[in-house]
Amino acid sequence: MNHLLSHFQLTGTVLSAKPLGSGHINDSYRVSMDGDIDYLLQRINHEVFPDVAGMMRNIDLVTSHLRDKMIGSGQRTLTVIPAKSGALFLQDEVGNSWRVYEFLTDLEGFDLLDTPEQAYEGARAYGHFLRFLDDFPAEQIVDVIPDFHNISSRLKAFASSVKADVVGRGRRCKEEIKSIESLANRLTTIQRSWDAGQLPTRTTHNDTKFNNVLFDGDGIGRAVVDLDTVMQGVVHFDFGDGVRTGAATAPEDEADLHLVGVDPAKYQAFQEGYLEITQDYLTPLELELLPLAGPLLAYLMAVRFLTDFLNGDVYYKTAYPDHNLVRGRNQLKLVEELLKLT
Ligand code: GN1
Ligand code: MG
Repeated sequence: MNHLLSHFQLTGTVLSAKPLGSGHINDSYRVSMDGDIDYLLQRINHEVFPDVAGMMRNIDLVTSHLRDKMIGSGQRTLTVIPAKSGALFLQDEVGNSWRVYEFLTDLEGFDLLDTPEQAYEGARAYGHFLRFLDDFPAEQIVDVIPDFHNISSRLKAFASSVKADVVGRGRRCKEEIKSIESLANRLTTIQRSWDAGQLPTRTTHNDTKFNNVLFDGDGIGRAVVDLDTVMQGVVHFDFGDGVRTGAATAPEDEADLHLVGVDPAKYQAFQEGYLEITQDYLTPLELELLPLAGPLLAYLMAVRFLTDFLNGDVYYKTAYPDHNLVRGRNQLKLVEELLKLT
């Protein structure tokens, strides 16, 4: 790892590199230095992100734009540390891609929240992200994962996996397959409205899991991280993933479904914080469809986890054989609970 790090423009001497975080896709390490600045080293999963160059260019463009817009706001963004060659990432001998960010040492993230105030503060940071990118030329962004949040395409992929049943797991999720089919009409509303040109295309984050917003010691949301999936989208993708995770009463892989629910106070607080920053930018239809955003994102996750279960766990990192099934069931329960708020 030291050899790899020696190719990046780091300041100081490397003391250690320790694995970090709970991501399902990339591998992250905190690189501690003898000076003030630490770094975040990441190995990019290039099966999930085949166009690493395009992705890093997206991140470079977006963070440059954000940095300008953020002046005076107290918000912060990621800083890419280029290689000595000037490249935004490096490829090692076995074909893995690596990148380095400055480590945001004084900030921290949370998987589950203790209080509605955290939901409110985190939502404001996500709100700023959307607002600051309002005048960003979205067409400059490459689609790193085409149709990433397109529920209609996800449902097609799911149907093919049900049909192919390559590892014979279909019989283990018959109920779940039925639930997914019965919810399809209602939960494709947002995508259909976007397809029909009724919703504005925005530059969205597309992975606004609550742990992707970092807080300072006073509990203020200061930075939105994990910019890999920044792409064109609709506001519902970001609002939806925020409430899916920020208002949930249990982690997305909790197996005891009695524990899986929504905390209405956290949901309300997230909505209040998000709208405080973004309301003036949103159209009446965007606002009208906002209640369906949480259910849509939980549903998308259920469809994706169950597709991966049926495909034999080829996409997400799993810790045990039924992990994706557990996640899928959990998210379906969450869809039900979120729909009760609509
Ligand atoms: C993945 O790796 P992580 O945790 O940042 C996934 C998201 C899902 C999330 C579910 C590129 O994100 O879409 O919402 O898992 N990212 C990708 O926990 O597929
Ligand atoms: Mg991510």
